[in-house]
Amino acid sequence: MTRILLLGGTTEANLMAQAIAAAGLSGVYSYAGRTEAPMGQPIHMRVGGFGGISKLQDYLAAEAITHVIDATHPFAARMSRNAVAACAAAGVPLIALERAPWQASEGDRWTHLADLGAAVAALAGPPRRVFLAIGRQHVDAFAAQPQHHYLLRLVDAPTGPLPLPQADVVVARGPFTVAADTALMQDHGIEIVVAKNAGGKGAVAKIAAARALGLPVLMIDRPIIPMRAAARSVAAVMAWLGHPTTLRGE
Ligand code: 3Y8
Ligand code: NAP
Repeated sequence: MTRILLLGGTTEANLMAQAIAAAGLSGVYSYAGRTEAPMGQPIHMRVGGFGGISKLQDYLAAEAITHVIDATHPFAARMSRNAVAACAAAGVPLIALERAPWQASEGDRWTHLADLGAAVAALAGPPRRVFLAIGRQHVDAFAAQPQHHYLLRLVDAPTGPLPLPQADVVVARGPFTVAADTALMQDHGIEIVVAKNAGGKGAVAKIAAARALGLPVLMIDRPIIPMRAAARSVAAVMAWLGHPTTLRGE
């Protein structure tokens, strides 16, 4: 009896959940609990951390999980590393549903940065108007460059004072559109964009908008994830599960 743990929190995970439900398979969609009101899913949901590798391993046994699909965001590195370790220890098959990194194209003015710290350091210099579109978890790091005027986009409204002396906040949950992101960046006189190389469609609008506006982008490259089986489509994961589908548009 197939019983799937789907580590979610992304657009791709939502599509994966729909395919699991459509195939009548038993599955659990797992959120970390980072946002106040995560989207509902067509399969059973659980919200919150597992409590580390060993607790994840206990969960796999307790819930009789037969397959794990890691469809988390490419920057959710700790979750992915924990899944590799727990599945190896528990002997439960694991596959990652990954999305290709964005590649710079004609007209892009990207500077690649190895990690968040390098992006902060790259902002040294005279004050500018910065679109900080990397979410809430790492905003504190940018307090090291207080001279800029920041535009922050967050999923939920901030609960306390921001660590940045000059910041405007937009509360919005993606996926976003190029037209809206272009207008947002023009309205705020944005001069430079800080982004994670998330890949996928949900966050790419700001990258296309920056290209259209001729703005530079500080592109933070992805963290290294240990080797694991990986697929680039929902159909490939369904085949891996032994349930090939004829999902349109895959
Ligand atoms: C809780 C689930 C869908 C899935 C939507 C995708 C697309 C829109 C773009 C910008 C960039 C950012 C951020 C972003 C995007 C999708 C997808 C994606 C980027 C939700 C969600 C959860 C989260 C967590 C949240 C992080 C934050 C990152 C905002 C739901 C909406 C910046 C990543 O406030 C916080 O603590 C937010 C934390 C992790 C990164 C960070 O470090 O702050 N995502 N995002 C998941 C959980 O609890 O397990 O609430 O419904 C999911 C999505 N966010 O179609 O519904 O698939 O990537 N999410 C980044 O890419 O840089 C926004 O603003 O341009
Ligand atoms: P992370 O740093 O890799 O994970 C930190 C801890 O959060 C994990 O060790 C685990 O806690 C818990 N966790 C993370 N994802 C989980 C999930 N799907 N289900 C249950 N527990 C989870 O993760 P993150 O970068 O904060 O991302 C958290 C969530 O937001 C993920 O679902 C991810 O897909 C989504 N997301 C993240 C980003 C991003 O930019 N990071 C962007 C879009 C969506 P325990 O150790 O206690 O098990």
